Amino acid sequence: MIAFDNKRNQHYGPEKTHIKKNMEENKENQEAPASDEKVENDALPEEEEFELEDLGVDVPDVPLPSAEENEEVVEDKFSGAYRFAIVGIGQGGSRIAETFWKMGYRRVAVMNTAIQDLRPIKIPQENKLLLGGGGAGKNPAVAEKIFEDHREDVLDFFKKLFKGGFDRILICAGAGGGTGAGGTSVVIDIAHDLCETMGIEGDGMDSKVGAIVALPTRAEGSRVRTNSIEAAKKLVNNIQAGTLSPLVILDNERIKQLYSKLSINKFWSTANSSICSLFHLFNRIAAQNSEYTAFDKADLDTVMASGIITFGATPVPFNEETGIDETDISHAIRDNLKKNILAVIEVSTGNVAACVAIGDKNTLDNTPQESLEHGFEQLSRLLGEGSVVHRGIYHTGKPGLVVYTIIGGIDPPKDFVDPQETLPKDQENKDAE
Ligand SMILES: Nc1nc2c(ncn2[C@@H]2O[C@H](COP(=O)(O)OP(=O)(O)OP(=O)(O)O)[C@@H](O)[C@H]2O)c(=O)[nH]1
Ligand SMILES: [Mg+2]
Repeated sequence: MIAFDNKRNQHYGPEKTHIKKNMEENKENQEAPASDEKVENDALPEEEEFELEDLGVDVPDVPLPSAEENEEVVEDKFSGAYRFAIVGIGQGGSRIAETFWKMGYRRVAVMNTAIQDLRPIKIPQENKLLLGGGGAGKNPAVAEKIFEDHREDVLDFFKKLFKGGFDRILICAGAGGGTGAGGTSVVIDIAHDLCETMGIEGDGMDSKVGAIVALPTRAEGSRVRTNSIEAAKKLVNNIQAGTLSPLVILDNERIKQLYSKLSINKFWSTANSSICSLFHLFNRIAAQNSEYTAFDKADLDTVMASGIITFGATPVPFNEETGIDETDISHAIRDNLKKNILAVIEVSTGNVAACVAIGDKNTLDNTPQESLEHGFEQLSRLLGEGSVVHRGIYHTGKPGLVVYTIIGGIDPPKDFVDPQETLPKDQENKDAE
């Protein structure tokens, strides 16, 4: 039964039943709370409730004002499988987040401890948050303290920018700096608080907080190297505790080698768009139908929840005479895993993969299904017993065929795993001798 509030009844109840429901009336009703005072002064019994039936009149279906009703909801500029909230920390992290913004993501928040690093990020001012102000000078401990001291500000900032909700949150940072390295673990924690409040995390639910972190180049020196190893270890601990997934580890040294001819100003933007566009591609594909084989959101879910993931993309050369055969596709898949900008990780330790072939209609129609199957199977063999390879085949207007992969559930690089605290018994004995 519906309880009816007699104060509201004054505004929306019987005396308005004769008024035509039109735009004007809706407007008037939404403005109604402004006259609450007048109602309170009326000699009506306080807190008295009527049953709807007791009124004996038809109550029109009037939109009632509520706190949420006027809130703007943030929407991306495309439709994807997930509504990602993107958070950039420090300069590198902010640039990665800015790249997502350029692709149409709109739940984007960037933070820094230095104002001069926030300025060049081309996203609206309200999506930027300055904490502290003096920078962290490549000292993660300084940044960590600043973020700890501003937990509530960060949480409010997220609530404001991610209005209307999100499905997953992705934290981007350079692991070698001060702000990115020091701020990330605090922000992961804050992100979990937010996810729990929103009901997208909790008992028995997967972590919805993931990260993209960049490892430094060799030329950046040992301080930065140490920062990055410490930061990566913390992230690996998070993965092992089930509080972070997915984790993408970019290796800037590999980027430097693969794109050695790029000018300095193109370097970061190329590196960043290469990783962000792969993320974006899978997010979009998982929301689209295919007349061949569809890769869906449930498939992407298993990859996103698998811990450390890596991406790859390789074009398959089309031969006018022979078309595309199975070796071309297997070769592309193998190449995929070699020529990427992600940290050197043992891909064969992965336990789940997504492999999506996207080609123009003509190429797809001239590629035997067997050849594609062979490629998918090869990936499955590479990952070993019990692995799952989700497949997808899509057509596009762009000529040619490109194979895209994500491998998930990969073991962390050894450098990022803390050695066992206690040595095995016989090792201890040997050391004592
Ligand atoms: N992939 C990628 N890595 C970047 C980018 N910018 C910086 N980095 C890396 O990120 C690491 C940290 O650098 P910054 O992001 O400038 O540092 P910060 O987090 O702002 O930290 P402080 O300036 O010390 O407070 C560096 O070691 C770089 O290798 C970028 O645009 N893309
Ligand atoms: Mg900085």
